[in-house]
Formats: sequence, structure tokens, C-alpha cells
Amino acid sequence: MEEEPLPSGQVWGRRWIIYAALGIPQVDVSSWKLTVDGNVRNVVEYSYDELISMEHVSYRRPFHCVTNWSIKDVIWEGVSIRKVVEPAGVIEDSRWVMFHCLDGYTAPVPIEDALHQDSIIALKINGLPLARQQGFPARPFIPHLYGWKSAKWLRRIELMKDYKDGYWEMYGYHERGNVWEEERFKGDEGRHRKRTSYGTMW
Ligand SMILES: Nc1nc2c(c(=O)[nH]1)N[C@H]1C(S)=C(S)[C@@H](COP(=O)(O)O)O[C@H]1N2
Ligand SMILES: [Mo]
Repeated sequence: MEEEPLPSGQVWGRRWIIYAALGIPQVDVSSWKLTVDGNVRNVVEYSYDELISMEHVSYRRPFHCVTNWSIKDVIWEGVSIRKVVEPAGVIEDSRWVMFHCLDGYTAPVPIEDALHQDSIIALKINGLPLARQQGFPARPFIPHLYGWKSAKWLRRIELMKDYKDGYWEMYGYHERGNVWEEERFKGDEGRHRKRTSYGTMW
């Protein structure tokens, strides 16, 4: 695949900087579940083994933190968010997805970004299960959004009609966080005001 260019305002970094604003939680993978709930017809849950045995998507894409560092050539592997969410029966007026984590961290994403073709629940980075400090057992990865939307130690995907702030959005970070539109802070110009609901997507 062709190399992706460096987005405006970013610098290639040599290594990941590990962020854990609320600390690194203890995770017992045998009891861990990923729940899909909120504005859906039926709540669904997945164990780690269930996710691991679903069809995997894999690609090489960079990671972009809003504090300006980017990591080239990361091999991501996981399960399509669409495939994880669809069995819940998303109600047509859903417009946002909130990712909830074991440590209490949260990150909202517009539904059309969360359910984009390339959006995955990442289970592996560079061929190995996520390291504990990198969000084991699971984190969403949406290639065209800044890294703060890649919520580590994911436990719940909540479908919502209306926008709510997550952890960083409360401090003024952007509702969507599109890397190519440089949506770093609320009010940065972008296309997030043109909102789509699930019912009009497909
Ligand atoms: N649960 C949780 N997820 C998180 C964060 C965090 O502090 N807690 N930081 C976010 C930010 S700002 C970035 S850039 C990436 C960093 O990923 P890394 O720690 O694997 O380098 O995680 C994101 N996901
Ligand atoms: Mo970040």
C-alpha cells in the first residue's frame, strides 16, 4: 500500500508515548466483556475469545496524537466495528457512539466515523495482542481520527442520539477529531456540523 502522507501539524515520532490519564486498570480477560448498548434494540456482549474468533481485518496505518506526534507503519489487526455493532440493531436516529473504558475514560465519535469501513476494534498491534499499557484487551482504531479517540481498555460501546463530551472533550478537544481537517479543538473548522444519523447512512 502507498505510504500515507504526514497530516498538517504533525511530526513523525520514533516511538509511542504511553498515555493513561486515569491510570492503567487491572484487567481480568476471562471475565472481561465488550458490551454494545444504548440506542439499540438489544444489548449484545462479546467475550475476548468471541472477538478473537471473529473475522479479522488487518492493515498498515499510522497513528496520530493531537499533541503532534505520529507513528508510521503500525500494523493494526482487529474486528470491524460495524460487525460488532450491527447485531445490536442500531436505532435509526443514532448519531454518536461513546467508547467507555475500564479506567473511566470515555471518547465520543460520530456514528459515520465509528462505523466507517476501516474502523476496527483493535486486538493486535504489530502482530501481537495489545500490550497491557496499550489497552489490552481492546481499543477502537479509526485511522482518520486523532489518537485520543482510540480509547484503551475498552469495555462498552454506547449508541447515542445526542452528543456528549468524553474525557478530553470536556477540556475543549474537538467533538470529531478528524486528522485531515485538523479538528484539534472545538470550533476548529470541519465538517462535523453536517451530521448523519444511522438511518440515512446505508
Ligand atoms: N483509557 C485511555 N485511553 C486513551 C488515553 C488515556 O489516557 N486513557 N489516551 C489517549 C491518547 S491522547 C492517545 S494519543 C492514545 C495513546 O496511545 P498509547 O498510550 O498506546 O501510545 O491513547 C488514547 N487512549
Ligand atoms: Mo493523544
